[in-house]
Amino acid sequence: MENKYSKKETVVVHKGYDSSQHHGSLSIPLYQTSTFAFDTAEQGERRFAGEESGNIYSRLGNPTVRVLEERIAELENGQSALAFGSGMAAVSAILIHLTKTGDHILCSRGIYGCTFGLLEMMQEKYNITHSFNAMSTEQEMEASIRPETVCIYVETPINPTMEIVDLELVYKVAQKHGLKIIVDNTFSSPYLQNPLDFGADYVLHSATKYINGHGDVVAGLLVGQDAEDMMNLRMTVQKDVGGIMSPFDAWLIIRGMKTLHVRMDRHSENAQKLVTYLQSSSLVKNIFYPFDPSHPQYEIAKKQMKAGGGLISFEIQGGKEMAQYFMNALQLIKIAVSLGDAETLIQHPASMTHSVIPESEREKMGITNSLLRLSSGLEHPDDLIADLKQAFTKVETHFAKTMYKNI
Ligand code: LCS
Repeated sequence: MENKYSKKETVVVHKGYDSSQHHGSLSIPLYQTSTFAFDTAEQGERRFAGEESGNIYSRLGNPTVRVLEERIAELENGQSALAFGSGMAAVSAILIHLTKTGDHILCSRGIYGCTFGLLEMMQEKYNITHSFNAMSTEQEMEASIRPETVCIYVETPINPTMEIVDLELVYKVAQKHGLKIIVDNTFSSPYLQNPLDFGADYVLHSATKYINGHGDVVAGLLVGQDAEDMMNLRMTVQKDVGGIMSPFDAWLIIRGMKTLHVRMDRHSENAQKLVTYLQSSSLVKNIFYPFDPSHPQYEIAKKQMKAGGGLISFEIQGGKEMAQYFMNALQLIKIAVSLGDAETLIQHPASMTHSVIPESEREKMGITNSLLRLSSGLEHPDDLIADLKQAFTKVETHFAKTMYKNI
């Protein structure tokens, strides 16, 4: 018997697992197996025919992976979930599921670099087109909708600009035109935002990030509103394209996810403190953090998110050269892509995560050469601020010398 509970904090610890069925093992067993033995040939036939439930082969489902799928479905208030070998495998699976040649996808103005790459590939190879839209008003969205538009693909907050998309507005427009909505919820995690509650049809995550939280797995999760549709996805795109999650990765994520709520609260607190510090630096031009009142979509962020999360982006004076000098001057904060780990990470999107996007497109998305993205970790904020401070001092000294030399 599963315990009764209603809160996310309890779901991440208990959902989908009954230790009494597993010799009392508190830790969820790792079913590290590719296949499952049938009792008889007839049983195998019945399972393949869908007449009897049960395990067949780990590409079609695995008991360890299933616990994670049940937990994420409940956390996102969805009906059913699928686990993938990477966030990009989840993104590609849902886009393959929803589109065919000639269709059009309407996208938020900014998206992760590899999602951009995938959309470009789909356009070139399969004539599945896409367009970007700021999605700030109904009229603006309507202007990009075509007869062949089938879905709206949104990141919010957007990687790396931290722009917010109004999920209520997206739902209003999607309803009118019968479009499916997909929301990439990686930056918020299911603890801070639940797009299905705002009418989205699918929500996906790079579980590599906050959900796992420990920087040791690459994985993706997709949650849907309709269990039958998700079963269809499992038995077609997921089974036949095959980008599944390994049982061991699911096991690590289950372990990491138990502290999701504790970590997200601390990531958000640390980020707020770093934002306050960055606001005091004369070398910082613009700071983008959803829960800072200076954020252009602060009110929308407050409406759909529980806290601002751990990510901050900011523009540094002096462009790419200064940005790189600053990153190299940091001692505690690591220069690395990815996000949502215990370690605070910094990266330069224009030359790293979003470098595949042509510069003209990047500019339209707000990804300038001065922009840095900081993923606040779980260290003590005083140590992080001290590191930022010493790096800014080095930048000031270096650039003062350079200016002197040029006179
Ligand atoms: N969606 C978002 C919003 C992401 O940030 C990423 C990865 C993905 C999907 C893809 O997930 P993956 O396949 O890597 O699990 N974002 C990265 C980033 O900003 N830095 O490194 C990876």
